[in-house]
Amino acid sequence: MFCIQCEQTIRTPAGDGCAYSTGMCGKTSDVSDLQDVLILNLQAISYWANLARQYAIVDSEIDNWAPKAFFSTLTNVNFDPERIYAYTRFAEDCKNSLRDRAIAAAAAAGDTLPPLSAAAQFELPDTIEGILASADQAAVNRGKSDVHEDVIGLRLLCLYGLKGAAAYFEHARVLGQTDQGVATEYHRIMAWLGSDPSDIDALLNTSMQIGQLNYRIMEMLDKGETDSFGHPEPTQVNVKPIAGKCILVSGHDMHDIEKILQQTAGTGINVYTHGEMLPSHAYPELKKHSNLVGNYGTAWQNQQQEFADFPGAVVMTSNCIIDPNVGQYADRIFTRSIVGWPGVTHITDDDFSAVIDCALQQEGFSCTEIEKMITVGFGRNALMGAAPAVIDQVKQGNISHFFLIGGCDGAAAERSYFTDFAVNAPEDSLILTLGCGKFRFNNKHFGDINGIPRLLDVGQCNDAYSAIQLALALSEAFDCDLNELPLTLVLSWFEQKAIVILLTLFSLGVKGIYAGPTTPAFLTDNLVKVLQDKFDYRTIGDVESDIKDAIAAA
Ligand code: FS2
Ligand code: SF4
Repeated sequence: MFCIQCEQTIRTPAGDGCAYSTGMCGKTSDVSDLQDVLILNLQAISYWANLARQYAIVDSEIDNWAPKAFFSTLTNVNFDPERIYAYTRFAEDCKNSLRDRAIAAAAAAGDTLPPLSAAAQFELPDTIEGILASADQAAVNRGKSDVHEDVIGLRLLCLYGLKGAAAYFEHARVLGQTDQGVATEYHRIMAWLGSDPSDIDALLNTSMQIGQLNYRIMEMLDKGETDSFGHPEPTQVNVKPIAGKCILVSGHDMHDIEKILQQTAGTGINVYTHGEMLPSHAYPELKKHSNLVGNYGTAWQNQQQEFADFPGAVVMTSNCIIDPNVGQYADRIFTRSIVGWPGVTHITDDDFSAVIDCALQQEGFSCTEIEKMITVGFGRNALMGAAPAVIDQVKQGNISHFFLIGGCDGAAAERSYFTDFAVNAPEDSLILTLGCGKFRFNNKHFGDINGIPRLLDVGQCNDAYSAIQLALALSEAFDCDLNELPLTLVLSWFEQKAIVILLTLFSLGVKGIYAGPTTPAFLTDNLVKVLQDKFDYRTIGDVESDIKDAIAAA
């Protein structure tokens, strides 16, 4: 087992990451090894998909399925060895199908086949035991004794970045957005990574291409969300329980919460959001459901306590799931799509009747607590609508600075930095936030600046696209470069979606980003230095001096 993809990886001087029988997240070595083999086979699929495209052979089903399967290997998504094994076998079928068609087309054209990549040469053993025995060949740091550690670090930066982009691509696909150009670019990069590239410049360049690819994907996702559910509107959300039977929906997939709201209508069951599902309260086509009553709980790392306390059924639509046996609620949590936990019921279609039955059997909340409201819904349209007033207040000298404090949450104690940063930001600054990191401060009162709320909740981590659009609008209004704006990005990272958002921001030329709580363990000191030199990348330090420096730099 070797996995080093997330912030909570085991950190050793040798950079071993999670390398023993179980990762910090609870992923077993078997699941980790199976995921490595799955990724290798996905790289082989991309090799053949890439070649097949030269002969106008495009298989949209495989184009859609491969990034989804890649998403299953993201942190805190799928811990079920049987499901990962099944993905690996299906990947083999997809690979063989594309390979046969590409070879036939090349032969018909009289072309010689190019050399096979390392991934395309891999032959999948027939049994799960055989696959596990071949895991060393598939390890994501394979060949590490033959190349400089910076090469491995860059390969991982690209692989994990592309994994984050694949996850967002799948979120967009669920909302009806697909794009041949994006799929082609995904296969091109994934196939290349399967050739174990060693050219440092090419790897750095590819990491920027992944950032750009993700920018296109985030735009697709924004379109998918707004076409499906309308534009988010500033909306008050109650964060206290209401008496009655209940379902809690977590993760990022709003298609699922819509289905749950439709199917629970008239049952008396109240539906609550959790974690990254909070922004769904702001979408007209979701908020219109009167049984969407509020948000319960905070970010993913608190779920073992919060789900244990929740007296109803829980649905995990995407990342981040953690062991449900600790809080003894494995019999009333359900997984969807790529999510998996051994022994937990997986809902394979849009029929949530098992969840509804489960909720009806639970006690539900016995009393209604005094309501407490937070405000969400400053998505792209709302931000653009507010932009003229914001610009006016900047010109009048009433708004001095913008901070985007967003990203993932996590358990590390150092993450109190992000709360302290928000609380100590100057009173004439606006704070944009997104991702599950916001739960560290979104229940606090920040007041307003002449009617403009100081805290603007932009949405999920993927809604970074909306924040970028606001930044672009401001730079146009003030006729300056993005980096000349009085804007500072303070990002909390945990998993690979955050990595690709960072790559997207770098690829857009955004400099001076503060990120933490730690530097990704797969980046060597040399690579961190490269990011510092190229992008003025900053690791978080002391809140007071970081705020002072950020303001001075504007
Ligand atoms: Fe939070 Fe977890 Fe959004 Fe990340 S719910 S850390 O994977 O995707 O953000
Ligand atoms: Fe370790 Fe993170 Fe990988 Fe889990 S996902 S095994 S915690 S590096």
